[in-house]
Amino acid sequence: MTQSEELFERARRVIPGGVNSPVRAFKSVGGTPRFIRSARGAYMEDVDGTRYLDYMGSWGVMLLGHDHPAIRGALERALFRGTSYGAPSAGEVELAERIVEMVPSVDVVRLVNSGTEATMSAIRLARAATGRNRVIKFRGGYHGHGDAFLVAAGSGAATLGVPSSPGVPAETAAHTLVAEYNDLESVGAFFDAVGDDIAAVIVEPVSGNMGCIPPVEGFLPGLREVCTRHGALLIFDEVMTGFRVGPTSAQGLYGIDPDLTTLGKVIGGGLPVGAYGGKEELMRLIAPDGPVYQAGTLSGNPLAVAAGLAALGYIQEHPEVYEQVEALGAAFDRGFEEMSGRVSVPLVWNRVGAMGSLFFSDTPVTDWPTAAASAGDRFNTFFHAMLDREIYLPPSAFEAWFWSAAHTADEIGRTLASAEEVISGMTDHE
Ligand code: KE4
Repeated sequence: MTQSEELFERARRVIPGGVNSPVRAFKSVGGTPRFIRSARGAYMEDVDGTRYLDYMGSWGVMLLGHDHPAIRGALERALFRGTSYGAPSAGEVELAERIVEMVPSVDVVRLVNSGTEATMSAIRLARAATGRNRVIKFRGGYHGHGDAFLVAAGSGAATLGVPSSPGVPAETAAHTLVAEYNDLESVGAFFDAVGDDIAAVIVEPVSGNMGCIPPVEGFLPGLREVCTRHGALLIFDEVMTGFRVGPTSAQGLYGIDPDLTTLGKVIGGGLPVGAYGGKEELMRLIAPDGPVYQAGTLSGNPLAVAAGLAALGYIQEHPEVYEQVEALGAAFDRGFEEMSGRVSVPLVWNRVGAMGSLFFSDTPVTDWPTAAASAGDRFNTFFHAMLDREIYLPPSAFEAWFWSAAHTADEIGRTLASAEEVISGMTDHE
């Protein structure tokens, strides 16, 4: 029995599913999750001593790679100043100032502890600001585990086949309208029907939670227009795309001005930080400026803020990070394009910036139905064959691959060669 198997057995006795977040459990791909004991740069090492080339990157957090010296140094210095105060600290101001400076649409921002807290709070704010109740999300979109979002959700919810979770009151779910990603007509239909009660549209500007699916031409501008026309707020959930698809996130990349933005992952440098922010007149409604309540014991935690500041500071001082991850992404583009002509299994590779997904599909993957059609046994076979080659992909067809400035062209080459070796061995019916 491996040490991961032993730990998994122990874990399942005292933790639901043996994990603290469902998608880590390998439930859809099968097998035993690897228990990790350390990570550095582009690699993670499990408790049995196997070293993996990592394309999870803590689900998108590690744009700079694991254990980056700038982040470790900031944490070491912060440790000597205590771990939590429950009172404001300078680092929180600096991180907020940096987010305001780096995210085009954000004038005022509130720090929280996770992406879920950020999206839950953004929805509450949108409802308060508009006096309306309904929210439009997209099938396969994932915005954390807040009640309003566990309706036709992607990521781990879709992976486990529970896109709409038990425990969410029907009255709550009734306020969540589910449209189709990349389909403006499906959004327009809701606005035509109940537009005067729609508080917001929340969207992953690049979908990452049904695999990586870029917005089609006109989709994001169309959302901006229909929200403005009906007095609804446009919320860009950039928890995953923030600082990952480019230095000004997806809103800068696509030139869209959302009313609210949610952030997480990269901005915490690996520690728990989420944030929501946007136009001043909206954010001033948040307590204690205004009546919309939201709070958190560890929000703006000095250690987490130190790591986040180090991450964003490094990104600002080293813009070459984006040239590096873009070049690695382009290598994947070329590699999979060429591979498609050599293997019999149909492949679709979608990528934006430093996130991408490989689909076993003979049609373009542009929405939930085409993403869902490509999931299944073939992905699971591929996942484990790559894991056996010490290449750790996200354990779900409804997730994106993430690479970092610590990955090298040689490692991308090795990944492509391993992928081709595995896929060439697949038969059409597998
Ligand atoms: P957290 O509460 O997990 O920090 O963030 C929720 C969230 C919100 N919005 C988007 C676009 C997200 O991708 C996420 C979380 N992403 C998943 C991975 N697809 C987290 C992994 C997990 O659930 O363990």
